[in-house]
Amino acid sequence: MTNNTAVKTWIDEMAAMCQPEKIVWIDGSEEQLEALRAEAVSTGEMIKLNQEKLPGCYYHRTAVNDVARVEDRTFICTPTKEEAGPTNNWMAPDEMYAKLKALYKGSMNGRTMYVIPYSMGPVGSPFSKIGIELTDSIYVVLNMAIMTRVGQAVMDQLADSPDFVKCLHSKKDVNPEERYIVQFPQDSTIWSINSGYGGNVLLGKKCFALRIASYLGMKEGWMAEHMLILGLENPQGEVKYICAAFPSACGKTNLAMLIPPKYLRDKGYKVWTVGDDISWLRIGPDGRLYAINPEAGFFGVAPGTSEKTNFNALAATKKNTIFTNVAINNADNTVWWEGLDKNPPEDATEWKGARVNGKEYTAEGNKLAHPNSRFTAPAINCPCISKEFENPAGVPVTAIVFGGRRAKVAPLVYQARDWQHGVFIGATMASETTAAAAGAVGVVRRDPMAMKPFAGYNMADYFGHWLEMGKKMDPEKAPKIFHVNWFRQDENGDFMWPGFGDNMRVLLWILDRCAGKADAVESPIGYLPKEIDTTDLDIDDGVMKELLSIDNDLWLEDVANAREYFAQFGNRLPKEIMDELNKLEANLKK
Ligand code: SAT
Ligand code: MN
Repeated sequence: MTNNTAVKTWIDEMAAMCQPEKIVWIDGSEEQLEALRAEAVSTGEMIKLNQEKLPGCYYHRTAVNDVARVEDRTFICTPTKEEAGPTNNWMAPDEMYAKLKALYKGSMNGRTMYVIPYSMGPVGSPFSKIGIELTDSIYVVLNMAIMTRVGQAVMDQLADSPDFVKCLHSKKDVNPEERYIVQFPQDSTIWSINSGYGGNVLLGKKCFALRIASYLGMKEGWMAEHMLILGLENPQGEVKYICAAFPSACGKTNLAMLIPPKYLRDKGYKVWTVGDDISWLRIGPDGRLYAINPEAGFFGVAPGTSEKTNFNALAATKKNTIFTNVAINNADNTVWWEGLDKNPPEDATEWKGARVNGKEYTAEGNKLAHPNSRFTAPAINCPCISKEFENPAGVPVTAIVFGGRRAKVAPLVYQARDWQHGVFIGATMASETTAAAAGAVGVVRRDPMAMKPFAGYNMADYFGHWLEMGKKMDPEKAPKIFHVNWFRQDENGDFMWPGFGDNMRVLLWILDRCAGKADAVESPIGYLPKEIDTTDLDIDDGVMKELLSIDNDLWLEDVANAREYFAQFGNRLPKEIMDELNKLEANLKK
């Protein structure tokens, strides 16, 4: 497939270490992928689902100890610890290479090493970057073929260039004690071992498109962000694009595929999806910020996805989709998960593989699907996929939205005064943890720009890079920055805002602000809406008022917490961030 000597030398070296029985190049052809599906079914690695109801769909179950990203086993191996910063695990590259080489030695004995050339972004776009993943897992090959553009076209694009990200994955024996997800940013290298789960092994996703890419972006003057991209079309047919950053499993896929409330649909408003997880952003020749989605598919959380909550995502999973760790409905060999409907299948196989009476099992409080079970669906399946999805020049960004899962403190929406203030708002983002990463769920933690697990270098320098990017843009043309919180709770712990499609009401206020059309009130934290359109919405005026208000005491506690958080960066933290924090505190005390 190639005469590229850099590629060949590297593969020889990795093969000498992992000792696979054979090496197979993935050319991207449907015949090859189909043969791999058949092989995976024959070995039990995948289960073929009902081909009438779910054509081209398969099921995979991971090891029980391997169901989420493992942040405590994820490392950024920069030459010095300072370059990785206090929010990343670090080990000296030499030491880590030595440790991992011992683990990889013979790890592919008796197995096939698949070579997956892939492009993040449309092949040949000026935004795009190429990676090659070596893996001993067919499941990884088939997921990568959905999530990225793979095959010969990518090798042709690479030609004889050595400029590709070197990704090595071995499932080995899935031993959690020896599981490592390691980035070497200076070497454009990713080594992953002893996992078979999603973000740990689909190395184009978080490892490359965020960790390595954020480092490349800092060096090369662009940005890799944990952001969805959506286009909002008004009744005049104009489309404005919004990028929004939320931590994993906080509703990015739902927001990206939102269906507007009926009265807005009737007026002609529509939402188009460009991406649901990752944005690569560059300043265009006109001085505006442009975004592409480097991925080609959606690796979405299944539980909670229903016709009602996300019609478009569900529709996207009806063909050529791989389901991981959901439940199987044995009556017709289809899939089920909590929140799909209120009707758990009687004859079910739960995610760990036990055959159970699903009704009784769930009535006893058990879950049939793992809370972080996933679907891997081709983006082109999505009924609301944007016609700009493949545009190599990207889409111009009008607004950037940061958001977290906060029961208290953060109001429904507010706007930053300017770019610098917006960067501060992103940097102070906090959210309650979810099942997307191993560890306790529901604990509030600081997650700047939703990038805490994904920044490939010192987060203080990352804030500095955001500030630098702002200086390169004409303030008139730079996206306006906002913060939202769909998850505020009342004293009974009930969500105050309906969320889902009704989030459109907030997006419209945001775009009206960008167009200079909506009113706002100045507050200590930024601009709050005078009003959000609640036409046809059954919500109390009192609740609305509460959602758009701030509690100075709670905010002062948050300021103190942020000050503690920022202290870990020492004098590497840009002065502008501290200036904004001090300004916020002074405003709140006024
Ligand atoms: O497992 S992934 O990292 O791909 C998904 C997520 O956590 O957002
Ligand atoms: Mn994500």
